This record gives sequence, structure tokens and C-alpha cells, in this order.
Amino acid sequence: MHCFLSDSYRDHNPKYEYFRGEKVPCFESVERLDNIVKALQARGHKTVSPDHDATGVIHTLHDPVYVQFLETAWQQWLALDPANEALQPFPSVWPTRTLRDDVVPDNFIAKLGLYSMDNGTPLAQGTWRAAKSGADAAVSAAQYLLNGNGSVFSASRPPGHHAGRDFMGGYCFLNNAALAAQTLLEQGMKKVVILDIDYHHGNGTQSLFYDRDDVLFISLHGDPKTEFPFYLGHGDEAGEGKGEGYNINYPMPAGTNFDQWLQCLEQALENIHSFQPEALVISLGLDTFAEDPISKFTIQSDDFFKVGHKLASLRLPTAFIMEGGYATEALGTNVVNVLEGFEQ
Ligand code: Q9C
Ligand code: ZN
Repeated sequence: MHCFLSDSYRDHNPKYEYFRGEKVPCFESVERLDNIVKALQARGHKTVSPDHDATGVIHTLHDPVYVQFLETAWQQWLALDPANEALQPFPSVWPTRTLRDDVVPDNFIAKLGLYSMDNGTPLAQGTWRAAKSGADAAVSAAQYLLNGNGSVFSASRPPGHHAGRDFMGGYCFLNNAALAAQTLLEQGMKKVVILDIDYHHGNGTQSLFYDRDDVLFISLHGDPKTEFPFYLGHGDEAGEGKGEGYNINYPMPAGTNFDQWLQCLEQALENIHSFQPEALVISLGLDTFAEDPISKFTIQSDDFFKVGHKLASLRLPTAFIMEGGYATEALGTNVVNVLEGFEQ
């Protein structure tokens, strides 16, 4: 499959995150994408650099004030104290119910809370460069479909589907899948689908398109009653206004196996067929894998061929956009299994 590889993914290289109160190495690591690239090359898939600039569509879907914050966050962190170079900023306070989110504070950590949904999204010196380059790869993938091609993979990190109009979270900063979908629409398509198969609900993507009928958003994920992002992704979230009926969630319990997961995928494929879209954007998370360290489904490496093959049965121009997956060693194999299953 044709693959756009982010030029700058190594620049996002935070050293630690917090997990149950302890400092631990980041699950969302540089090695994840290193291993995907290795597997792509070993199995004969060519990677090229992004050839489009996502700036315009980033400013359409994301709040330009949030984008400006992301671009300058590391400098603002260093301005507090040069010794911060060796540390990472984390938010510690958020504008929850009853508090105001319409006045941007001067305090950097308070701003970080305003623009974050969690304290689990490490920010480092090169985060903006890597996120922007990943967005460029996703927009390039969309353009590649617009040029008449049948399938494409955007290989990038950090991931995107938890990021909303004006917030980061869940390791995500810019919503790459949403940027790809918006690009397809701006260049003339009337209806596109985003199918999110990451283990975690794509809350950012859902929220970006919740009141729209030109993007059908469907997500298969761990039940948010027990799984991140906890506060969105329930089965009764159907869209609002003219978007009503164009948002579909399939939450599944921890322990869900491949057969059970496939039953939800089959329903999603029927939903997509009824919508009659012109293209398919896949939020491709591989954290549904049995050995994923932070997730609880039991899908096996070989099962991912079948996932790709099922997606191909829709016979739609398809852009795969990289999301999560933290079993670093197996991740390359699992990604390429989906892509090759699609091509079979
Ligand atoms: N520190 C994606 O898969 N935190 N994001 C889990 C482990 C949130 C995952 C706790 C996981 C977000 C794109
Ligand atoms: Zn995930």
C-alpha cells in the first residue's frame, strides 16, 4: 500500500508519563513507529514524505488560539525556568462545571489545563513539529485518494482521535483522521465516513462532527464506563441537530474477543453501506490486540488480516490513519496485516 510517513515523528520524544501515580516510560513511544516502518519496508511497502501542508484545514477544525498554544507551549514552559528543559509540563487544574473556560489565564499550567482533557498527554520540545508533520501526512493521504487512488496509509505519531477543537488528550494533539475527512469534503466529496477501530473511543473525532450530516462517525471501542476516555462513547450518543443519526457507538466490555468484535464490525459495515459515502477514513488503532499493555480485548495478530479484508468489502477509497497500539514489538506486524488483508 502507498504510505505517507511523517518526517518528524521522532521529534515527539517525551521521557515519562504518570500511570497510577507512578512515573513510567511513555507507552506512546518513538519505537512504535520505528517498528511500523521496519515492518512496512520488510514487506515491500514504499513510504514517501507528506506532500501537502495541513495548516489551512488545521485552522478550520481546531481553534487557532489552541493551535497557537501548541506551537509555543514548550517555549512558554522553558520561560518559567530554564531547568524545565529536563522536565515535562503536566496540567494540574481544569475548568470543570461551574468554572469559567472563556477567559484564557496567563499562568502556563492553568492554560495547559484549559487546553487538556487529562494529565496523561506528555508534551516535549518537538511535539508540535511531530504533530504538524503527522497532520501533513493525513492530509496528503486524503489528497492521494482525491487523485483517484484506492487506498493509502498515513504513518504518524502522536495519534489524533482524542484531540478536539481546542483540547489535547489521550496522547493526541491534532486530530489527523478528522483533518483527512475534512480535506476530502473541502475538495468536493459530499459524504465521508470515519470508522474508528482503536480500542479507545474517538471522543475528539465524535465531538468535531457531532452536529454534521456530511461525516458519519462510527466507533468500536472498550466501554467508557470502565475504559478511557470515560466521559464519552456510550451507545446512546447519536448526534445532534442535523447530525442526528450520523454518530454511532459500539461500546464493548473488557474481555471482548475477535468474534464478538467482528459482529459489531459487521453492523458498522451495514451502517456505512446505507450511508452511501464517497470515501472511508479508518482511525487505525491496534490496541485491540490481546497483548496490548493498556487495553483489554483479545484480538490476535492473524485476525488483523481479516479486519483489513472486511474493510475492503465496502469497495470504497480508503485512507488508514494511524492511532494507538502499544504492544510495540508486534505493532508493525499488526498494522501491516490490516493493510495487506485490505489488499487481498
Ligand atoms: N497511562 C490512544 O490510543 N491513558 N490513546 C491510559 C496509561 C489514556 C490512549 C493510561 C490512553 C489513551 C490514541
Ligand atoms: Zn487507543
